Amino acid sequence: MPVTFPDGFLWGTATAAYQIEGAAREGGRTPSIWDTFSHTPGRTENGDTGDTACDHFHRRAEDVALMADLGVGAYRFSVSWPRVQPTGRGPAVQRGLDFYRGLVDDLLGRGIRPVLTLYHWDLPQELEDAGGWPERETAYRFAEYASLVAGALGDRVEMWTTLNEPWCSAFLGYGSGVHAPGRTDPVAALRAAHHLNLAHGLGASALRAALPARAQVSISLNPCEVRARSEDPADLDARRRIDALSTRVFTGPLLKGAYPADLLADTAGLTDWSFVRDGDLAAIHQRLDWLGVNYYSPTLVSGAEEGAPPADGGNGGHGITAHTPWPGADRVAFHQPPGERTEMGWTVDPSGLRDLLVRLGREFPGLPLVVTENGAACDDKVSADGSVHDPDRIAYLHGHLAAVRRAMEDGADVRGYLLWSFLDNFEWAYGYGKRFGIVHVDYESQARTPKSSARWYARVARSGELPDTRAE
Ligand code: IFM
Repeated sequence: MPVTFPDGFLWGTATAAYQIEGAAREGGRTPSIWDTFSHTPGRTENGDTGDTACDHFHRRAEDVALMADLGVGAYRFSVSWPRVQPTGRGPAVQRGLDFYRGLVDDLLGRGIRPVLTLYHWDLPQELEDAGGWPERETAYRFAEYASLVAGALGDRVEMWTTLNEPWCSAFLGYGSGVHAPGRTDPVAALRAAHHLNLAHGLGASALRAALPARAQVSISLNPCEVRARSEDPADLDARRRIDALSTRVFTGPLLKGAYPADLLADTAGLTDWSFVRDGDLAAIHQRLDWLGVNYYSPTLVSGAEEGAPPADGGNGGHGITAHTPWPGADRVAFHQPPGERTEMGWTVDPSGLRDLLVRLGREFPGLPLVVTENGAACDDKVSADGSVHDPDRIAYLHGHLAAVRRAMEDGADVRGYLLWSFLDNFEWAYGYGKRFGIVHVDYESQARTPKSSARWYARVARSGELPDTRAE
């Protein structure tokens, strides 16, 4: 029996500005933390940078036409803060706004719904120089930037997301240092998490003030589906700690108006959280129209002796360094969950997506969910005839879409699925070696070639039906 999705289910693809746009020094754009980081020797594979990326800045019309050919109804993209407000302060640069206005017009003209993310990790370098996310001022800067973009695009864009994966910005950017700006300070990571929450709250208020009533405001999190290696109390406690540090550190203040007591206790040796000021939690606890959920793979943990070497495998798929992205979780070991893996080394486990959606649905009844990212990096090869066949990606998508449908049957109110990614692109510290796209990009010629997964996904999206077989 084919699996069918309800009418009105939102089908789309996703990208982010720094990963695809290129044109890093055009139109008044100044460096973001990712420009600085990627240009620092040793920070990215092969020293890859986003200077040119997929050259989407110059190929926007061609890319939207390709999307339209696929017939997928929505496109999630992010606005580059340093392209729109180069120093992170003051008036917007019209040329920057014009690019996004043109993109949105192209999308609407082709019947594709824009889903706009304000911040996908490219903080203007000047704001990092002033202290970055560990400093409160950055949250106020973000709210101002949100107002500028809302003023320019609010008449055309209905679906707004404040932040993408603030966990990565805080804990990979300031904790383990594998992401920009590459700092390794556990207290800075916790401060950053709070100021990202505050930025979301102030940004959401700024959006509501500037946008028409029909606008939808959301945030995209990457909550960990954490599993304990056994029912042993130490393993269950490890799961609780990582759940607090990955998920509840955001869902607590955003959706319940408080940080979880166990998180505050676990991190008490590092900070008293006095950077949370009176009124912050009320500012953060804003009505959301839906919650964006990004999922790739589950995380498997066990208890460990204090001072034991960090993780052996897995680590939530976030790379292993001498510095942990998990402040206050020294007694946790990470393991590679069993099963097949993608090119990122991430275990393929669709049941994790089902479980995560069902859990969020139960914990926050009445809050619609949208899967704002899900997809796989595969070892794609261009065949002699120029085509790209990616059966592993199709199998991954098939399994995860079936899991979304199962979660809906089990009560989760999932409204859409935005596949990561439309194009192969700059995979952050991994550079261009990891390909997540359903459209292949030849980085020499910038030629785009839809892979077999693009045709497969287009059929699923158009029919709202998941076929029995995974046939290309
Ligand atoms: O490429 C990233 C994206 O920018 C954020 N979420 C995870 C993707 C795959 O790693």
